[in-house]
Amino acid sequence: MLVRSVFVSDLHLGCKYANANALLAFLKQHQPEYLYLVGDIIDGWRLQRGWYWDDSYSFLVRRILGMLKSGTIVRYTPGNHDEFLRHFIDSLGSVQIADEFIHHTADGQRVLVMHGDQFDSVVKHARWLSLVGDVGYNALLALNRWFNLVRRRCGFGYWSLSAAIKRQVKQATNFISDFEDAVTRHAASKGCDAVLCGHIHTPIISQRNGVRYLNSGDWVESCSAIVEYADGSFELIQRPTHSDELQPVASETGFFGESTPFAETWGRDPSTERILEVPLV
Ligand SMILES: [Mn+2]
Repeated sequence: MLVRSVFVSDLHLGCKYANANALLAFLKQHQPEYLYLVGDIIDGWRLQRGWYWDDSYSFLVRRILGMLKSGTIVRYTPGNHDEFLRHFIDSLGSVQIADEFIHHTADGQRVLVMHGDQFDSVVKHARWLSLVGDVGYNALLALNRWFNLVRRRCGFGYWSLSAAIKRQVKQATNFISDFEDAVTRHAASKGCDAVLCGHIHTPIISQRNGVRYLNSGDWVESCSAIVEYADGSFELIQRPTHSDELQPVASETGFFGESTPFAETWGRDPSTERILEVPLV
């Protein structure tokens, strides 16, 4: 299927729970004109601690290079796990790299594309985030895998234990709400109609502060991506790890929580970051 754009984030290649095969299958089914890699695609932290590389990771990289060769425009906004790529800001070969991009949709909307870790120091409850990529979080993923193995043996379908735990934790909910508030305010201040980010491994399409909020999720648990169709509409597509079926989850609906005040201090300073406003091609 030809689509205008595909947005993916938080693949964490280098971590052994990256579902590269699932993303590979997804990219075979959705061929975009524009491919946005929205940060934490390569897990540099993990590669430093111990190399984990599966053949499927190489096949995926080869697929993306093949897409590049056949004319797909590839844009990469590095995240906190692959921040070493910020050294290549501007471009890495023909892959365009920037902290933030402004993407123009087919129907003329301005979408701010960024990973989202810029707001870690702004958001209350950010301590919860330190779990992402950390030992506790990985133990949870391992438990989740074991748990689902048992579920499958008992004839039940896949169900994400760690996602369910996160849903239950009030602090995580507050954190997500504060994060959404911060990024949508930032996008509004840049005169954008929407913001698209990753980082918190929570895929959703919603509306906040007068700005559409799109989170492409991750390929560790959710296996989710956001697709822009030829008419400029967006869809969140989620692909369960243990099924070949693609499930549209949301399309441009829903609200998430109330807005919460936040402190005006930045870790990375979004006001000094290089934003590449992409001309409409
Ligand atoms: Mn991140």
